[in-house]
Amino acid sequence: MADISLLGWRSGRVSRFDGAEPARVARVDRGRLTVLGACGPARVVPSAALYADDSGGPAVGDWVAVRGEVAVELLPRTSAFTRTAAGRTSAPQVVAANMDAVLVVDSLAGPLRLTRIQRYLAVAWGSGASPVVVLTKADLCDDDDAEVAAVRADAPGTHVLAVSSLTGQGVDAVAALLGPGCTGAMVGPSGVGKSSLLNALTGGAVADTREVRDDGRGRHTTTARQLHLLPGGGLLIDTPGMRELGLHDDADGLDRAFADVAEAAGQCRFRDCEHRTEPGCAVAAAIDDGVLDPDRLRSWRKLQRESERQQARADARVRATQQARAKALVRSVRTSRAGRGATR
Ligand SMILES: Nc1nc2c(ncn2[C@@H]2O[C@H](COP(=O)(O)OP(=O)(O)OP(=O)(O)O)[C@@H](O)[C@H]2O)c(=O)[nH]1
Ligand SMILES: [Zn+2]
Repeated sequence: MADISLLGWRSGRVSRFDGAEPARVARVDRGRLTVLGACGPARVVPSAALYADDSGGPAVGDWVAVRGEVAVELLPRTSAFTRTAAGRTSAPQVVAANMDAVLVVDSLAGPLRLTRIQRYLAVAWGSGASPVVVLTKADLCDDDDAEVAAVRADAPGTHVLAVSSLTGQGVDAVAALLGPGCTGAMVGPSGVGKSSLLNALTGGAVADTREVRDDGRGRHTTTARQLHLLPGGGLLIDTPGMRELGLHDDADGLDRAFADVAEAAGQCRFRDCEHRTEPGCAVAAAIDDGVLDPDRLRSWRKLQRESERQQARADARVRATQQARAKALVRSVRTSRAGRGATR
C-alpha cells in the first residue's frame, strides 16, 4: 500500500463516510474519474453528491472518498484555481484543486505580457496557494535576466523563474519547488509551453506537443489534462490552455497581487479614497515619491472594475436561478392542486 501523504494527503482532511477510502482525482472524463489512492490508480464513478453545493463537481487534484467503485464524497478543498471566461455569463470552473503552488506559465518568445501575468497572478493569489511565475522558452530570448527582473518588479513577493524545455535551463529549479507530496498546478494561455515543461520535468513524453514553429509560438490543444507524478516525488497538474481568463470575486487575490498598491491605499486619509485628487491620498503620494509605478495603479483599477462587474453578473445569475426555481415550484403546486380538484 502506498503512503497517501506522497499523493499530497494532509492529516486534518476528514471524510464523513466510514469505511470509505480517500483518493485523489488525477483525471476527469465524462462520467468517470481516474483516482490515485493507497491501492494505486482506479476508475470510479462520481455520485450525484459530488455535484451538490457550489463546488462545480470534482476537479483534478480533488480528494474524494471512495467506496467500492463509487466516489461518494468530495472533501473540502484547501485551494482551488477557478477559471471564468471574461465577459461571459458561464459559471466559474475549478481547473485544479488542493495545490500548494500555482505555476503561472507565460512565454519569453516575443514581448513580455505583463498585464496578462498580473491577471493570472490575481486569480492565483485568490486560489489559496502560493503563485510562482515560470517564464518559458528562455532559449528564444536574448536577455532573459532582464525579462525576469521586469516581471519581478511587477510581482512583489512572487518567485520568478526562466526556463527552457528545449535546453533544460531552469527545469531543475522548477522541480525543486515541488518536493515529495507537494502539488503544483500549471496555468497559462495556450501555446506557452506547459506540456513541454511537463515533459522536461518527467523526462518522458507524457503529453503530445508539436514541433517548434519559427516564431516559437505553436498552438495546439492537448485534451487529456491530469495530475502527474514527478520523478522527484512532487505532483503536477497540467491545466488546459486558456484563451482568456476573466476575474471573478477576486478582490482578495487582487490585493495580494497588488500588495504595494493595496498597502498604500490602506494608508489614505479617507477609507473610500478613489486615489485621484483627495487630500491625504497615500497612493498619490507614493506615485509622486516615485515608489509606486502609476501603471500599477491603472492595472489594479482596471482589474478591480472587471472583478466587480463579473461579481454583479454572477449575482444576477443566482437571482435568475432562484426566480426560475420559485416559478417552477408555484407551477407544480398549481398543477397538483388542479389534479386533486379533478379527482375529487
Ligand atoms: N524554443 C522553445 N520552444 C518551446 C519551448 N517549450 C515549448 N515550446 C514550443 O511551443 C509550442 C507550444 O508548446 P506546448 O508545450 O504544447 O504549450 P502548452 O502551453 O501546453 O499549450 P496548450 O496545450 O495549448 O495549453 C510547441 O511548438 C513547443 O514545441 C521551449 O522551451 N523552447
Ligand atoms: Zn488614496
